[in-house]
Amino acid sequence: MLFEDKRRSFNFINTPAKITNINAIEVLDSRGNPTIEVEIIAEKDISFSFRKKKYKAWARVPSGASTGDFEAVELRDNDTNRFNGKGVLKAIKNIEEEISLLLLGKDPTKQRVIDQLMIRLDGTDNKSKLGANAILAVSMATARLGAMIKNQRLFQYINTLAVNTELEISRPFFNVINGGVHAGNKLAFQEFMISPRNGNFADKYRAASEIYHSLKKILENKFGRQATLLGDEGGFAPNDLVKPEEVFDLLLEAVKKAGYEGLVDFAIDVAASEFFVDEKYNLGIKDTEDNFKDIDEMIEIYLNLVEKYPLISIEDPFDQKDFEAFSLLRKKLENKNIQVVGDDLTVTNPSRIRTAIRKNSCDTLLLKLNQIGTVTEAIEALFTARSAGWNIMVSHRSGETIDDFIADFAVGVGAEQIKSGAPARGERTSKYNRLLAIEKKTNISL
Ligand code: 2PG
Ligand code: MG
Repeated sequence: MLFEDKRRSFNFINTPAKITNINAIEVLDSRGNPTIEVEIIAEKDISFSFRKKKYKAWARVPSGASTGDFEAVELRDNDTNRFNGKGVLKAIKNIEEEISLLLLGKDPTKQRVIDQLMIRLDGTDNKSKLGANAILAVSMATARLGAMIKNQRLFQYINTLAVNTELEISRPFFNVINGGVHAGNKLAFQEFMISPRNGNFADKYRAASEIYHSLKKILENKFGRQATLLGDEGGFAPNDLVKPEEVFDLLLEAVKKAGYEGLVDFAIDVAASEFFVDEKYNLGIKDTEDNFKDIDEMIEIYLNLVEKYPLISIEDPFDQKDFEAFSLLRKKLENKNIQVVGDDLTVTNPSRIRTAIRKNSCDTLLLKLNQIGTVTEAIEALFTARSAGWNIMVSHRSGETIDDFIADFAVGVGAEQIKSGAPARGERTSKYNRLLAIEKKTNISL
């Protein structure tokens, strides 16, 4: 008996790490709205000693503005006396009480188990009880802890969770002109992105920065300094542009001026649900006059843009419920090598992705961790999309923090593409800068 007791405390065997503390605080995101920061501490017995090793990891969750109706629920306090109702104290309480109680003593290297336990504790389809923001913060911090304990870099660890798919430095799409609900200008389309084609990640990042700065000069010369004010994702938000063609013409000019003519592709996130009014698309929603279009007219607009510009990617071209309109566009784009990306349509949710596969609505998944709420389910969503041969574009949210988790996530799951806003502003560049570091530290390249 005595001998056995001794053996247990004098750790010959590699005992698993155990979560000892979970703390959360209400911090602010890039839009100045509350969000959650979580810190998790774990301890592990050190072999052949009586000492314990401590591990500490954190995570902060982002928050969207053009949020899809089918996303997992971001729990807010709705107490109008604090942060206009946007406080997250309830979610924090859920972390520090129910979730803590559930996870204390558990092994943080068992990501799937931890995520499943939280999903079960929540018990709802959309994580509305505990809050997807609460659950995701813990899930991400758990993954960081797991990586530390296994002595791996986060992208390598994520790679093991994604069953060792091939690592890839994702191709970046930089949002340089902001519209929609991300900017106080007249543009109905939400994002106008550039994606340099040549070189490794560092070359693409540099090209994007140089084009961003040449675009700034062009905007200033044409419309004055007011036109260089920024939107939520760090792109310019000039009030002088209304039509997508006007934006693309300026982008072509900026690309040329920066010396990258013919070497850059364009992408858009239409975020069409945001201007879908009375069953029509109101392109004038932020302008002085309405400008309603039906599905056929919208398709016409997209086809013209594809014809005239190096536009290779169209995200959320129609309302989030309209799988059929997406399919119609896909048919019209057949053989053109233009990707149709599902975001609000698919919300990183395996069941909606399956519907989109069945209806042939998209060929690319926009993957946002907080749309589904755990690292494990985000990877499941990715596998579902991959089963139909889709591309994966990992994405930030318009409300961000400096947390660069998605950079490691994108590389670890082998996502072909990533979007993280402009090549400017700290909460956007933190992800791109991390990709630079991963590229430099490893032999992986684009
Ligand atoms: C999108 C995202 C990110 P938001 O629609 O793709 O760019 O915006 O986070 O506001 O939903
Ligand atoms: Mg989108």
